[in-house]
Amino acid sequence: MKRLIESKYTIIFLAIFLLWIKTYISYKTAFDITIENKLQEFILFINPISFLLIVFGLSMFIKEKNRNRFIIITYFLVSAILYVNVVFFRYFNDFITLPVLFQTSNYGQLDSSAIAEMYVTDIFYFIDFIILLVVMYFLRKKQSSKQDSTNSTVFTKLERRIFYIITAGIVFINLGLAEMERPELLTRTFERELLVKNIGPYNYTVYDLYLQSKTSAQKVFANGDDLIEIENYLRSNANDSNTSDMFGIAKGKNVIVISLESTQNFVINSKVNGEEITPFLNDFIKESYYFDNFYHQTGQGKTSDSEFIIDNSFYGLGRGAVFFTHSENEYNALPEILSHNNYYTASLHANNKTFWNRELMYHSLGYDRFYNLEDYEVTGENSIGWGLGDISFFEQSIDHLKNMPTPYYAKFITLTNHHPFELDEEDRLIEPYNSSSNTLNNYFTTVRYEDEAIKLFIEQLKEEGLYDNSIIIMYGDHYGISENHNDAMEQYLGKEITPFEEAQLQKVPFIVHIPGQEGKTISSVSGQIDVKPTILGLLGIEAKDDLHFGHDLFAEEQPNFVIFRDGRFVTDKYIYADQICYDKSTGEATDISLCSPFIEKARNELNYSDSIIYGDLLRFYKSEQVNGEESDK
Ligand code: GP9
Ligand code: MN
Repeated sequence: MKRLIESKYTIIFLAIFLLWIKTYISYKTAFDITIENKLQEFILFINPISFLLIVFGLSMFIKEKNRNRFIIITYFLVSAILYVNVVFFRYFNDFITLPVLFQTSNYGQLDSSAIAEMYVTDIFYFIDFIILLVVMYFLRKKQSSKQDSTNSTVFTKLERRIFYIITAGIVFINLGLAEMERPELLTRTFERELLVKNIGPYNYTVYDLYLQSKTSAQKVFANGDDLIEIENYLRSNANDSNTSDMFGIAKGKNVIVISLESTQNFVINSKVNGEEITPFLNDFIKESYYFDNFYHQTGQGKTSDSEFIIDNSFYGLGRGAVFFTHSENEYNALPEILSHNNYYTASLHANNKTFWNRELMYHSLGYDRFYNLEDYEVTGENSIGWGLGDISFFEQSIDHLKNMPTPYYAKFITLTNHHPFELDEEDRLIEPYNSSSNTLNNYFTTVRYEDEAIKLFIEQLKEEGLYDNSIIIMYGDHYGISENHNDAMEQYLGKEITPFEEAQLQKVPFIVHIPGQEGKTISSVSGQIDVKPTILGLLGIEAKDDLHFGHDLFAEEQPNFVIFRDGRFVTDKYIYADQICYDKSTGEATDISLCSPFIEKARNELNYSDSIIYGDLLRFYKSEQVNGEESDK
């Protein structure tokens, strides 16, 4: 026994064992991973080992002098990967990807959100590290007191070979089982939970590294032909704005777009502690076109993804934020099209211009002006949470609006209803909810504040005579309450949140307000991808050459199909979530074959959109158009 403890394998195996157990405990406590059967549980249990064996096995090639140093550094790095994912998951309910790590200009602002997700008890994530160091110290003392220590700590070729043969066996068993459980696992790169569930967080990180290099190379090898199939698909997929009664109804009017931070649809027409959460919006939608089956489609790029989807009618990326990764691409975005139609285009958001890389990306999207932090007076007094409170933001924006050339397309991005949903006592208009989740409790109060800010803004627009000649469009940018707060949400909603319900919680409000028009609730299934063609339709702009995935929501034909960035989707009859096909009328799982055609279509669309972005394919399309126009002359 003593010999076993003092063997040269001890530290290697102790490191592997501790990290393995820590990872498994994290699966069970920090990551919300759904397990449906015993095999999945088994895969989950074994999946950290293969990576740990491979990397710690490398220490067998290292001379004893440096071996422990290597093990310590590796142990620390692997633990750091795990811990970063734990904190990231608490906030985003997702695993981190490399492009997200490179978003350095976002870091400053994210502090308050990140710190809110770090707990004192997290010290447990590093206790094993101390155990390892202590054991290492005592073993070393023992070994150095022994005479024959030099020889007994060297690994022979044979020993290393056996170690890696066993490791290879474990890798194949893991991958084989994963493939059995989830065919085509590695091709569905955006289903991160599935990836981690099957290959573990460390192999996943290596895989992410591979994806990173692959996608970076995609632009180099792209050519114009890559677009032909996509173009054909998009042309046959589009609906025709001309078939809408609403086509051109707002021709030449100003377009005021408001991005409602983290605003989900469940707050509309709902109460907390007996009080309305959005009293103003509840009235406003009665005089507006209100889409009550409208979904956000964002991924890791959050607000920036919503902006991207709305301006381009393309999907965001499965990994990272396209605002960061592809800000140099060629686009044919809404601001650019509107500029060609005599509009002045601006985005207004009282945050640092580098956040989400907006400054650069806005240039590529064709915005004439970005009113950012520098254009606002932000003081300790008027700041809430992440920055300028929405009420002051709108107040100060009115002056900017008054000075804009008309017609304009002006996008306002609100901020106060942002995680961690902080609000000073004096700004509170309703009391927080009472549940186990402070996030959810406070969320209602900041939504209520946002509602007030919009009310005041609309009043000001009226006072300043800016209202009548404008249309006002509002959308929720993405969810505010992640699955991590499902217990509290279940308490609030009074029902169990199944994957079926969870998908429907991704509904966000979409409101089209045209002064003078009566209100109407429209229930076709739709999403952010549809906003661009819808706005173009209302303005009567026939952008025939524009490639887009969405549909004009006022046109006659509606596909009633919305695809989430993670591959889930909703149709008028079905919801596909967690690899289960749900019948919407019953909420029960139904035959998967009913969802199959849509699964295929969803995957195709996401791939097409990714190809356009990764290959920067619009650069070929645009030059084709320019050449075409010239030859027509
Ligand atoms: C930051 C704001 C919030 O400028 O848009 O971004 P989010 O964290 O919601 O993506
Ligand atoms: Mn946001």
